[in-house]
Amino acid sequence: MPAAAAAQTAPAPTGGNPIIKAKYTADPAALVHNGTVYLYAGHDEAPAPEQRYVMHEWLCYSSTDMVTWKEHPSPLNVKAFAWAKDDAWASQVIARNGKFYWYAAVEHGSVPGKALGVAVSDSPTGPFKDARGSALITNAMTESKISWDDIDPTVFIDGKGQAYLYWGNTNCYWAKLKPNMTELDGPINKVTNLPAYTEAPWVHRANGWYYLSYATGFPEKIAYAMSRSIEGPWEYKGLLNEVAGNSNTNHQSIIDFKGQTYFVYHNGAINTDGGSFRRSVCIDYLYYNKDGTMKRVAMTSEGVKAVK
Ligand code: FUB
Repeated sequence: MPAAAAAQTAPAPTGGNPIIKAKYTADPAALVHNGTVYLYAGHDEAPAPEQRYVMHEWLCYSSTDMVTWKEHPSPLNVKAFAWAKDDAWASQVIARNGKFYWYAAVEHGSVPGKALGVAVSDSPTGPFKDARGSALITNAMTESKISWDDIDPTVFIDGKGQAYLYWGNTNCYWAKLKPNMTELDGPINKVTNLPAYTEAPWVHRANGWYYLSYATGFPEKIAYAMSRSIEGPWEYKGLLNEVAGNSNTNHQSIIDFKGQTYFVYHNGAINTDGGSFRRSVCIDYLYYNKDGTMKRVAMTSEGVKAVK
């Protein structure tokens, strides 16, 4: 067979970055539960060449090997929050007491600006319903009066069962959550010493350290800080990831699965219409140094290998 014909008939390669090629996916938040990775992502729906976010629903994929991803029916639409107007922006799902809590940024319908809602389900793949019937955080509750500072929630439960919510654009806010996961348990605080903090906080724990990674500057890179306590003080440690190809934003989640640490992020690399408003989720490895600091992520086209 001539080489050109062979190339035409060769099966499409599986794996590689971006990991989802059939839809544009953004703001990945990964959850490991019972031997499966659940990937929750925003859905970039803006038709080319529109240069704005069009996002009405969130998407869910699952995998047991980090390479083969099964798409589930969309488990959450912005319409599930009756008080919200639109904009299914960044989110994170966390498990507690047999339930799954989904923290999501949306545009509020009556309080000007972005807000955080929380939805709940008995299953990681939903369907999810509004857990409160009102926003957990509104723009009126935080000190910055820019309309988009209350976005990008990340949630973490420490070893004593205390849940923490971190979020924010321009300001990195945090607050404790009550055990019911749907109410604040104390004041809203700020982390004030993160250089060039833009948005997209993600909290994780490893090696006896807490890590607070976040998007810095614009176009965004990912930087991080470390602390021995989830309430800080946080010590800035530098950059973790460079600008992700063809995307002004960079939004990460970090998980351990079957003995490896993974850095899950988005870029704008799908030809021909990708870019900052048609983004795609990618996965690469993350490695630690002996002192607990993290090595700079190497973003690759090949992505990660399948694990058993
Ligand atoms: O997807 C909309 C916004 O873009 C997110 O909230 C930010 O983190 C950035 O990725």
